Formats: sequence, structure tokens, C-alpha cells
Amino acid sequence: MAQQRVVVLTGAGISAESGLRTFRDGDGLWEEHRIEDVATPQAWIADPVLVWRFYQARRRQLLEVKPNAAHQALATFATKTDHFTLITQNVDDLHERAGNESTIHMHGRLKTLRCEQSGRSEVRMEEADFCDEFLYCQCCAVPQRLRHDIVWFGEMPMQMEAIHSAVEKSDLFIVVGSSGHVYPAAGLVNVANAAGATTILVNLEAPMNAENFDEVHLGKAGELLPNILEALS
Ligand code: BV8
Repeated sequence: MAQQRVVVLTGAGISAESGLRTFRDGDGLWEEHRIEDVATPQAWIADPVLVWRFYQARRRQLLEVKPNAAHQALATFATKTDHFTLITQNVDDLHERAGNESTIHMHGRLKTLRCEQSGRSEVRMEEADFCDEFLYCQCCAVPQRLRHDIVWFGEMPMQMEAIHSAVEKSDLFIVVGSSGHVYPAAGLVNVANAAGATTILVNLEAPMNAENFDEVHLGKAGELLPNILEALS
């Protein structure tokens, strides 16, 4: 195990047992708001107040949730190999709070806000930062309105070079809690297969790209992942 190059990709399903709603399940986030209404640059231009308040509500929710057994199992597993890369589609900070400090957030992070002028991101998690009114940067001579540091649909995911580099060298690629609906994240399993990696999926139900995995374990991540990772250690 120690020499294996392991890459893990997580989606909203790994945070479900922490109380954060997923995007496409029954009461999924998207059902409350149409995707076009909140997670696109066009929506931010058309109705910035709606988009701002949607993400401010999700930022406030970070204060009420904590990592679950699946997050903890990944943090322990990461110590078992010298080459471990954790990539998440999630924008919450539960992996970091479980102990995976250097998590790659390919779809951005709720904890940071970004200056629309300079592009600089800063952590803004003080009580005053959860307001419904817009916040402004401290990096420009004339303070500019901040946006959430989130990758919206139609925007380029973050750190794609580092992501591809890790997956192309992986021996083991594990996906946890993702519907395989959103690209390019959902296509990474194909990169892993082409690299000759063993590909494993842990998900509540069979997702769209299930047939691309060598192994599929259906069930709750909090219940299945600790034993699966223990067996791999
Ligand atoms: C890009 C941040 C190109 C926001 C997110 C037209 C125009 C432009 C692009 C496109 C287009 N048509 C298609 C595309 C591509 C598009 C896309 O894939 N669209 C989909 C809807 C078809 N992708 C993009 O736009 C991406 N960018 O392509 O850029 C480009 C090229 C050059 C230059 C510029 C640009 C950007 C996509 C990122 C969007 N942002 N998130 C926010 O968080 O508010 S995506 C959003 O959905 C989440 O981040 C999440 O990661 C992602 C996928 O969802 P999942 O994580 O998989 O969650 P989901 O609810 O779907 O599934 C949860 C699963 O868990 C379920 O299967 C469930 O069964 C399981 N589960 C539930 N409970 C548990 C569990 N499993 C285990 N245990 C449990 N307890």
C-alpha cells in the first residue's frame, strides 16, 4: 500500500451524512433553485442578490455541520500511503476539518470570497461575513464587490492540470458520493482507466457512469468507506 499512488474524488454524497444536502437526490439543492437561477455567471449578472443569498445561506450552514465517518476514514487512509491526492467537487470544508489539509477543490470553496477585479481570494468566515448585503474587497484602491469563490457552470474548474497529472499517474482511483453527472469531474474515471488504475466507486445508488468502474459498492459512504479503506490499507 505504502508505494501505491492513490487518488480519491468525492462528491456531494460524502457530505450527505453530515447533513449537507446533495444536488440531485430527492430534496436536492437544485430542486429548490433551478441550476440556471444560482450557479452560472449569467445568474450572477441577472440576479446577484439571489445568487449572493443562496451561497451565504450555504456558508452559514458550514458552522452547523461536522465531518462524518467517511471524511474521517479518508483522513486516516491518507496517512497510509506516500502518494495520496484528494480531489473534491464539494465546496464545503469537511475534508480539511477531518484532517485532509491539502484537498483540491475543483469546484471552489464556500469559505473564501473572490475579488472580481483582482481575482484574489480570501477566507471570509467571520460573523459579519455572512450578511445578506454584498461584501467588498480590501485589495483594490476602490473596494470592489466580492463574489463567491465557486466554479459555476460554464466556468473552468480549478487546478485541472494538477488533477490530470495525479489521475494519469494513479494506481488506485476511488470515487465517493458522486452522481457522475457533471463534467469534467465525471470523466476522470476514464483517465484513471486509461492509466491502468484500479477504479472503485462507493455510492448510495448506481450513478450514470457506474459501468466505468472495476468495483462498485452501493450504500452509505459513512457505513461502507471505513471498511473498504481498512481492507485496502
Ligand atoms: C466546464 C459548484 C468548460 C456550484 C458545481 C453547457 C455550457 C457550459 C458547460 C456545459 C454545458 N453543458 C454541459 C456542460 C458541462 C457542465 C456540466 O457538466 N453540466 C452538467 C449539468 C451536464 N460542466 C461545467 O460547466 C463545468 N465547467 O465544463 O467548463 C470550460 C472550458 C473552457 C473554458 C471555460 C469553461 C463546471 C462544472 C462545475 C459546476 N459547479 N458546483 C455549487 O456547489 O453551488 S457542480 C455541482 O454538481 C457540485 O459541485 C457537485 O460536485 C456537482 C456534481 O454533483 P455530485 O457531487 O455528483 O452530487 P449529486 O447530488 O449530483 O450526486 C450525489 C451522489 O451521492 C448521488 O449519486 C447519490 O446517490 C449519492 N449519495 C447520496 N447520499 C450518499 C451518497 N453516496 C454515498 N453515501 C451517501 N450517504
